[in-house]
Amino acid sequence: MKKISIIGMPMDLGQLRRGVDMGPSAIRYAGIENRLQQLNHQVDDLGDIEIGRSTEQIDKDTGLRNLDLIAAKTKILADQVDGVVEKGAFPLVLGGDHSIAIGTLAGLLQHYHNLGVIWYDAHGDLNTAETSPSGNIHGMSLAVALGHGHPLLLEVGGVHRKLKPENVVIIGARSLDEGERDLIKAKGIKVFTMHEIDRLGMPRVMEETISYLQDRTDGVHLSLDLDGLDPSDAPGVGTPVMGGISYRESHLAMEILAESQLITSAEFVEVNPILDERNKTADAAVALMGSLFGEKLL
Ligand code: 6HN
Ligand code: MN
Ligand code: MN
Ligand code: MN
Repeated sequence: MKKISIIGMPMDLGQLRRGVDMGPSAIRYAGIENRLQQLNHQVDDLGDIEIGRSTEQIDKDTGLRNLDLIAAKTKILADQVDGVVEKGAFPLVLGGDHSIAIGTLAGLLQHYHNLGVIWYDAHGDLNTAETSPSGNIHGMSLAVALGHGHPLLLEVGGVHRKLKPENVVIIGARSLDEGERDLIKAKGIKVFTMHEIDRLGMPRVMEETISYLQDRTDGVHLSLDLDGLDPSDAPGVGTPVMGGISYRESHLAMEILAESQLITSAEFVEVNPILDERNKTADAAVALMGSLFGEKLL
């Protein structure tokens, strides 16, 4: 039995496709609370963080979209995540676009000295204002956690402890910008691209991920971007990329993680019900959360 605290983060400011702010509702509608209760977990839904409406603002110096608001709102999330960890519960954050991870990770980094992160995503989210092709902050959140990015984003949560590059594993990458590839090489970040997943198979990718992280970390966060999955299985995302991880492989990955008991926090991001087909992507997210929290077929 785990104590799980659900936090909704309905923020769509990190990219251009409106609708991802409805992700938390879609995931709740797909039955997340009940699914976790069936597994005998104690679930506390803390509701949504208030984001509000505003017109897009582009930072004059850097071209970053909605910089001030994203910094302000992710700070609120960081504090909430901090509070959940403080009381000994498992934070489960529902996005929102992937810029929310700036807040989640800032909150977690207050507690863990050697936080590990599994970044399950088609993308690296390792851009900075200098390397970004879009100015969209959802493509920068992992870089920020590592200590690269705009000072306003680096200050979120007020911590000066950053993620260590050797504690990060990216799984599912198939769309990396040039600056992201440079950062991966410079920092020696471990990446299982689609090439490695195809070659090694998901069981070996997950086993290698687990043995790589378990000795060096004191907690492991799963940041799962639904666009890590193939668009045929998860069409409701703002930046789909062909040739992704299948629904079945993703289930297996979650089941192997559940067995390992390694994961201490998680977030599921980029579910956009406007772009979805009959809530398929939210349903997939909930099914994967079921497996992550111990659901078995027999
Ligand atoms: N995501 N690399 C592209 C960019 O604009 O920086 C896409 C980022 C996608 C981010 O999916 O969380
Ligand atoms: Mn604290
Ligand atoms: Mn992402
Ligand atoms: Mn992505």
